[in-house]
Amino acid sequence: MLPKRRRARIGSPGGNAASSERPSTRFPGITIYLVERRMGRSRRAFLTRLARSKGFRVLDACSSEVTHIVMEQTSAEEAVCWQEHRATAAPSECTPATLLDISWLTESLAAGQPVPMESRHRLEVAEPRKAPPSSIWMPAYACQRPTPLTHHNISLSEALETLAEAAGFEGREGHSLTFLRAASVLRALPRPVVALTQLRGLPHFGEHSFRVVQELLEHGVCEEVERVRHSERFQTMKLFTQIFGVGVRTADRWYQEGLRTLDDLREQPQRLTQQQKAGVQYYQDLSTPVLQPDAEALQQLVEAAVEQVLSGATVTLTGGFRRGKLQGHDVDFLITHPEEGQEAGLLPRVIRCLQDQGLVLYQQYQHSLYGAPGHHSHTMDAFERSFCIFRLPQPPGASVREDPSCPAWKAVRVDLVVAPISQFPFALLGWTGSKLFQRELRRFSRKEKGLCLNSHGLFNPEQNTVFHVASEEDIFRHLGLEYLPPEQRNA
Ligand code: DCP
Ligand code: MG
Repeated sequence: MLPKRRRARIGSPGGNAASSERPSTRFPGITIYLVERRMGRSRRAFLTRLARSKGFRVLDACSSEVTHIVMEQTSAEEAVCWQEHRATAAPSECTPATLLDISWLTESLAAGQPVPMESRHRLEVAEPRKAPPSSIWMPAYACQRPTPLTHHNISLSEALETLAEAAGFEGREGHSLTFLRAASVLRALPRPVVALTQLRGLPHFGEHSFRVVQELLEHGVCEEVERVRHSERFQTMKLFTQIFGVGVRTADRWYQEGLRTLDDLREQPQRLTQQQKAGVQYYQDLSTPVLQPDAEALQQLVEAAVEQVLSGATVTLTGGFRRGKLQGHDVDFLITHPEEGQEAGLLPRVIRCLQDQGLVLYQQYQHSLYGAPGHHSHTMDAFERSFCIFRLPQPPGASVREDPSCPAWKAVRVDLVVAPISQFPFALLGWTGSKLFQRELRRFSRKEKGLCLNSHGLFNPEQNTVFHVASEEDIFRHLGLEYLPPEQRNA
């Protein structure tokens, strides 16, 4: 227990800094600052109270008076980055204080007085670093840089992607894109961001994204992101937009009308399209990630049906699985035939073949709209396609259903798309994604090269000419870009 008089004076860290300004110290010349990052807010508050009760001077804010900066679970490299950041962000508050591991403080608290600072306590880098970890040059367009599937900044990129999703739910497309671009830059970085100096000079890092990363680095959480994630609006919009056939506008209308749950939707089936009814019916399966073995099994089933209908036609796995993802929300296939024109009208027969085997729970066919008047292929391509839900047999015991007497199967979303061979490389590039990668590639083509790229072709609108290509590599070459294989397109 602290003496009553002193207890009344102790403020919480991050609270009223004036509370710690009193020189109530038994150890002149030592002024401590505890860094909250990694230590956590409550542990920092506890250690602050304890240290002050033993007569140490501990400041709530880091100022030029601080002589000892204490960190927990922080490497010397990270500690130095932190100090460099402070020197940049607030030079007047900067202090030549010693960076110390928490062990110095705990030993001092146990001893009731400051213990000598030994090298094992000090957070120092042996050699001065040649360059701060800020000097990474990153090109502005995602299609100009490799973005692997696994990266070093997952919690930071996820936070920004949450804000992007939330902005999308409010129809703020520009804001959404801004966050997505910043998140994508983080995905492409070759190492973890531990100091804000590392963001210096990076493209697409506006004030808002910068602030989010700063909060995450300093506190481990971002208040805005947490508020969004837990909001009823975000959770409901996420639930509704995850339903097959439901976009942001429909989800928003339902939300405005007071609907909140799947049961609310089930009670009003007249509101739902056939596609949405199927989406609600199979919601549980469809919201469970499709795994790679499922994708492979589906490829075999689709290949067999395609071969039966048209010999020589090929089936290519695209979408996230082609980029190396181990799971996804659906499985995307691109079908073509080496002889131009042979592919026309193929899809209805393939679907009939799959239906005859009892493999199709739902399908919505759309014939090719390519060249159709009024079709603007800015967002959606015009290929012949089918949006399906497959009934995928599962190995015994792997069923997601609880009833063991039920035949083991799982509902899986599958997109089947047919492209003529002359457009196949463009379709493959477009359908391999990621969505942001494709968006950036098209923006790059337009802004930097004056060319128009979509899933059907590459056009020069000024000269009214088209480019003929045989592969994805050819497309990158025409655009003057270094080729990036699918697994490096996870922007
Ligand atoms: N695509 C497209 N036109 C559409 C739908 C998708 O060009 N109407 C492209 C962009 C996507 C790719 O096809 O990157 C696959 O779409 P998905 O929505 O299936 O995205 P992913 O496969 O990348 O993600 P997931 O793993 O969630 O399926
Ligand atoms: Mg997909």
